[in-house]
Amino acid sequence: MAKRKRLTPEEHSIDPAAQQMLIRADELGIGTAFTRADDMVACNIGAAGLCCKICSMGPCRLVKPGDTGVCGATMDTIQARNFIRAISAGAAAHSDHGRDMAFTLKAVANDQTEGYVIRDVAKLRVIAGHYDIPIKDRSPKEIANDLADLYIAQFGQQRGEVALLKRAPEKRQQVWKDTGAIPRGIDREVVEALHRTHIGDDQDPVHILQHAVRTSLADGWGGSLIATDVSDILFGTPAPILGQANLGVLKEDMVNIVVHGHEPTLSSMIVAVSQMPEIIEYAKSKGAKGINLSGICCTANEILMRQGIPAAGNFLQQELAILTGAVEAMVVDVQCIMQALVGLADNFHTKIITTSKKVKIKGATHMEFDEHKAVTIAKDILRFAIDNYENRGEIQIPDERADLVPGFSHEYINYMLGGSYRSSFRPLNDAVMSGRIRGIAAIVGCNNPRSQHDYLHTYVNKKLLEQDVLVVETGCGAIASAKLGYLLGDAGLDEVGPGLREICETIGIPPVLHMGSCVDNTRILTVLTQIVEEGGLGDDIDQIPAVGLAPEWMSEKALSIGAYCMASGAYVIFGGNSPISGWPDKLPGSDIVSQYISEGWEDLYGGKMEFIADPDEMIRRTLEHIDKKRAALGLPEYDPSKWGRSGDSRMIDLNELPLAKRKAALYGVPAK
Ligand code: SF4
Ligand code: MSK
Repeated sequence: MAKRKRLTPEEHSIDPAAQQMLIRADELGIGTAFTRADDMVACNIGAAGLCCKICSMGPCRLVKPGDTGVCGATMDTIQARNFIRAISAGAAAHSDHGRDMAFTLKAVANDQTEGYVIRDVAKLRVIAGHYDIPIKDRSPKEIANDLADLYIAQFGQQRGEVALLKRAPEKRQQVWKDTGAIPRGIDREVVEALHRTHIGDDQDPVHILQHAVRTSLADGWGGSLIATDVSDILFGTPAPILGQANLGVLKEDMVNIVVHGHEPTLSSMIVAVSQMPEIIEYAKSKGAKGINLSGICCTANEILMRQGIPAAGNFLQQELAILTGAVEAMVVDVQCIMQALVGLADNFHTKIITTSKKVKIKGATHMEFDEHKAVTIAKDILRFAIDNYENRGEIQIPDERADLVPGFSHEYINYMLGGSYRSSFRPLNDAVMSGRIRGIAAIVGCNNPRSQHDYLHTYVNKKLLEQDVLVVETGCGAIASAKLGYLLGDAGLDEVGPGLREICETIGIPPVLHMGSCVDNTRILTVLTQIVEEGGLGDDIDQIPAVGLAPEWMSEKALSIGAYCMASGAYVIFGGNSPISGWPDKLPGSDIVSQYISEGWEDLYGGKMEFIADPDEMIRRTLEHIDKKRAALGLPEYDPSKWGRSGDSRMIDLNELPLAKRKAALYGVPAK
């Protein structure tokens, strides 16, 4: 097996907590994803999208210009097929999450669950209103039952249009109609993507990629949006709350239970049950001071932004949490769970508990979750973890944790900009129009051991903030920023541009807004829609000076997210490796797929997708795109020298003046 040079812990991650655990792993002779990535040099044929294994005449590897597969498939066809298959898998994962949430809503509405209630009746009513579900004189459960039926029907619908698309700006809906991109039903588009890419079906790369757009829209304006809506209705719409992030949230003298995965259904119940006196007493009876719950990946985001439960880390920290030796149980549901966890946990006392009907890992303890008996199962899981406390060996918890304020749902952003009686996006639009905010960047996505852990996220973030770009984040990228302190009030304001700083100080927000888990990228779509509806920044999403970036992406879900954001009008930049890069010495005109998802899609949708490995180039293109959109709207050119003399910074300077001069500066009273 080809190996690359072993990197040092500092080269593997910029996070001191991660570095400490990587040193421990080395000392104990235990491998992690970081060292496995060193040992497993990626196949350059597959990495470039030049390998096809769709049928058993192959696998076919296209190694030079002019090569085709046994069936005659060209590079472009193979790349397009691989690309749509990845998008479909990502769309399936997020949408299936949405389906489970819709079934849970149905069960709650019919009193068939244990422990769940409808927490956000106001949001239930707003969402029901989008689909003309009657609200007047009806109980929340009656409304929820109708909404659940409508949402469940979106998955199996065969004809017509996925109902949630009508929540996009009108002009955008027309773009989708004109390009034939409207998904008919969520499952139908995913199935059709698989059918089209079976041996001997769709061979035209552009035609294949057109369906990729439709499939991704079934995710972003379908399954994922259902997941976000129902999660908020059942578990509460997030609002700012104080939390902490990094491995230092694990506690030496408590039973540490880490929940990992994506769905909030079980994790929310574990949060509730962990606070029950009988469970706390049980932990104490085993010698612990109590129960300490924390999260990894997007489950972390779900319970961090709703209940303030700390995040132990992002994707590449799942193994590192176990390496502390202090985790009694890691409870996982779906997505982004490394199979290596079980073998790693064998070196410690940690129990890996799988809970989803869809996910089992050989060697893990399976305690299947069922929302009809949620409280009972959550108690069983917690007791099982508590019983494991006495088996702990030597522990080492890095003393690294940062405070943060997550929970910026679009509902809260709307409220924070204007209060209860005049909530509105007006101040945000005005700030972009004046140039105090140059533009908006959504920095989302995963970690990837092929690049230095957290580095690209934080580097891109930092550079854009300096340029007065307001950043919103989701997923593992949000946890990276949290660890760096960008998500806490004015903690990061010294590093942001003068105009953005004024806005953050005036509204009282961090320069980076945590908007949730990776399924919650739909919140960003909703924010962009509300910006359009507010007026002044064009009449469709593609006119807003905004860019989406996934600097450290690794999952197929990220590609689906990128595609639906593109189809919604956004310029989306991925870092790292391009899965469609093709041969290094491409023939002229043989780069159809890369060109089509950039220029071709931009012609149709106003958005585009590009893979850019160099972070400085990512930043340059982001700013160039933002400035191009500003110019197209007739907005003033970005000029940071105009800002920085109001808000808190001005008050601080003024406070240092003698009273007479302060009055003169503030009220125009002549100084004596
Ligand atoms: Fe090879 Fe064609 Fe089969 Fe793909 S579909 S494995 S290119 S023969
Ligand atoms: S968990 S998809 S690594 S963001 Fe959503 Fe993180 Fe990416 Fe998984």
